[in-house]
Amino acid sequence: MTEVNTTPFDGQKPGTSGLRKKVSVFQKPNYLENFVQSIFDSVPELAGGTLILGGDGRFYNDVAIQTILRMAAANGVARTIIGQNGLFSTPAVSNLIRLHKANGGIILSASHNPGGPKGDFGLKFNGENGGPAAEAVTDAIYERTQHIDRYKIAKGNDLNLSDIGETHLGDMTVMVIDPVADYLTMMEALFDFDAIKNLLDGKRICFDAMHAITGPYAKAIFCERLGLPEDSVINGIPLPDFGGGHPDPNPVYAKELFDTMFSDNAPFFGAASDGDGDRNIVLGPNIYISPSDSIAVLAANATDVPGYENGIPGVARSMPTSRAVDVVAKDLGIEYFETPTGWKFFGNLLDAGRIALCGEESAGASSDHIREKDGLWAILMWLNILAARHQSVENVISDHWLAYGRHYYSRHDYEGVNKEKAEAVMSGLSKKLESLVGQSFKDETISKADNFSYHDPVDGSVSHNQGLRVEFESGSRFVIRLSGTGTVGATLRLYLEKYEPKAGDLKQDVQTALRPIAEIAEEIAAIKSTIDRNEPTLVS
Ligand code: VG1
Ligand code: CO
Repeated sequence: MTEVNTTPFDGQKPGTSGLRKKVSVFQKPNYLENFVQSIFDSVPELAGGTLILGGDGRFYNDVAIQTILRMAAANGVARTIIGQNGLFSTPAVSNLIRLHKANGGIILSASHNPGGPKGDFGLKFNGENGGPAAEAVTDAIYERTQHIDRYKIAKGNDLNLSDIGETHLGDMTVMVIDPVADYLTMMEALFDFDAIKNLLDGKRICFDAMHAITGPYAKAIFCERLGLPEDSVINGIPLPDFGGGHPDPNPVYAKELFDTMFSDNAPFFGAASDGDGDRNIVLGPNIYISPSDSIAVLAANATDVPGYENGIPGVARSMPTSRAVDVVAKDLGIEYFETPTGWKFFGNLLDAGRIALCGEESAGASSDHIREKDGLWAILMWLNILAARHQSVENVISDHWLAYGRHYYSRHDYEGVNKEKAEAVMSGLSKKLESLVGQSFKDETISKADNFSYHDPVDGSVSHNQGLRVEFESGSRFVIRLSGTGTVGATLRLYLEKYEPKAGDLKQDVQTALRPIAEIAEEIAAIKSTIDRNEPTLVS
């Protein structure tokens, strides 16, 4: 065990979901070490405690994991539980923290960001409830990174992580476990696998693992447990660079899946997850379910699924997520909450039992079974609901809109934008907000315009500056915020939403339905002219 002198790095502030930087930044001498030591210094319970450790297998996972193991040993961690070959999905880590009553978990991932030597790397710290560390903890970690002057590390050879079993590093016990087994057990407890098996008998599905972490999980569930053919899982082998792809399950990056689902001979069901397995998308033949709608469907039909047959106490969504799930909650007579972007804000509500289901427009949904979003869980929820209702994806969503109306929804991302210009858009709109209320644009009149602050109803903490929202009397709205996960320049996100009551036209083209709102947003916020762009980089 040795102590190594070091000096602080600027900018080790965790964003929406952990610290994310280019691989080349993480490769700088002491960069990773400084951040990891700051975690150990800020979370003293880890000394003498249990740590869960694993990552999505992206480039540098194997190197970083050995460093973290040696640092855990030197910082007095009693036991580290690590996935075979250093692999765990994000939801699997959340489950294992809870299962083993661990003091925390470290997940090596930059989620949906590209990997490889020129790609991104990241590190997330989750606390003892299994969820992303609360802001107070990430603030403390950041504060520590600014003053750090030494780190502790054990010397020695790399540990062999390919064999399941127990070994030691100094006084620390290292348990290498199968990354999939406990996750599968948890899914078995929540879902009616026999009903899903009956549903899929003679039908085809296509799950796109995008060469990321869910390959082994999906094969265990769909091929081994449900007996579906091998080709039900595509891109199922995790690769350090995700096969050169971008493991973000949206219409642009999951093109292979979308092409399959929008072909003449489309399978009955399609789905995908992201780099670290916490996101999901669901498709039927020639139909793609908007993630915001998906959350609403899961909430409306939760009692069809064994794990939720007694009903759910409440739901929550991140602020930019469409309000489709609010409509369901009102109908069910349960509580509903609006939180800032990022899963850490759901933790208190879940721990307090106020909600049992939550989600984000960015393809994240989950329940109180863990404290992270969970891609395969959401996909199994859908399959279980389809099985219970004896319906197709298209029938379920059509029925949903007929019952609750439809929230047309889209996100327009402007990536790699000059930071000052992106900030100019935000400050320009911020200054205008108050004067906007009561003004009319086209057919819309603004009823509310503010900078979202969240008051946590459980611990009373307040989080300011969580996005600018402009709402219209019609129920439509737009939201603008800056991403906290990008690594190049700034990413500006424009979220558009238009509510169509159930008696209205429920089958419009999404971008056409939203065009007036997009035009008003541009008129008010002047995004394109301020950042010198003609079009968004990505529309989802
Ligand atoms: C994005 C999404 C947000 C999500 C976060 C982490 O954050 O918008 O909803 O929680 O990514 O997801 P941002 O700040 O870039 O908008 V993951 O799958 O990257 O852990
Ligand atoms: Co993710």
